[in-house]
Amino acid sequence: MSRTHLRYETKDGVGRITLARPDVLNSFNTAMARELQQVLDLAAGDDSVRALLLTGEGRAFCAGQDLAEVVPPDGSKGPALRDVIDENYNPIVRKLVALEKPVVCAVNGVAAGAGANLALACDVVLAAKNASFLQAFVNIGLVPDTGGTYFLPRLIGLPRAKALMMLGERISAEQAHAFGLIWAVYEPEKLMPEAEALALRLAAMPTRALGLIKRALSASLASDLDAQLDRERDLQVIAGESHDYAEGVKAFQEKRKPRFLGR
Ligand code: T3D
Repeated sequence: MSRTHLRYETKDGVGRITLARPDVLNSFNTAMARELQQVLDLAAGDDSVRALLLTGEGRAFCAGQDLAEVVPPDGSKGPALRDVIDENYNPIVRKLVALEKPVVCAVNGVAAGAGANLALACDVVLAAKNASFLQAFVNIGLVPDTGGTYFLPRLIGLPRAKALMMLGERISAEQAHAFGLIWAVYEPEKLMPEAEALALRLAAMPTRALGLIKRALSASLASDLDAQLDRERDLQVIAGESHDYAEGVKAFQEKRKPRFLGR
């Protein structure tokens, strides 16, 4: 399958996605959004892929919507906002959340608008020290989308989410880390080696359990305690039937490292 706006490579259990429109800070046009949807589908259906690693080429992670596509400088009519959200961004967020495999996001530079919220929809977010996060929407008179109004207040609380979204101020990776928005910050040259090591580590873990943890936590954001206790029981039953559970316990009892197969 030919892709022109992103790269997708699989090796050693990890699917590596690199957004590749560096001249426009990897901002999303419709083609890149569709390509991202396609590779998320590929990864979901490929048992050899047990973790994903998402990053951007060049100095940015992603600057959100390509504004030249929605408001073409030549005055022609761009796609309707409703369609862009329904057909480009919302499917990406739904696919990321539904994917029962861990997704590591390596934010290598600025993450703005839909690019910031794309990162928040991933599972473990790492950032370079020179990266930044910007809820850019209000700066051009728009409302945050790509799941931002769902994830951000749940991640960092309403007061910070409101201020970030209403003020449209850029925050540093270190500030994002201090807010609890992301997992870790690294010197720029360390980001990709650390992200790669983390993705490889996750790819060797019990994939079924990781997927079920992801399912439980996603549901937890919108559940009450009783529903969540029942869900934990049901998911534990599924995990308990996996090869990796039997292997994990056996390895513990035999005092050796487990060899998880991801099923
Ligand atoms: O359909 C819909 O619109 C609904 C969906 C909305 C989802 C959204 O994401 S809305 C939010 C869209 N994104 C933005 O508003 C961010 C716009 N970009 C910026 O604010 C800044 O570029 C950054 C803060 C991200 C980075 O600033 P800086 O100073 O590091 O870079 P720059 O010089 O502004 O940008 C470099 C180039 O990338 C520049 O092109 P040039 O002058 O070198 O030819 C710039 O125009 C281009 N670029 C940056 N962001 C976008 C972009 N081109 C198109 N769309 C962009 N979003």
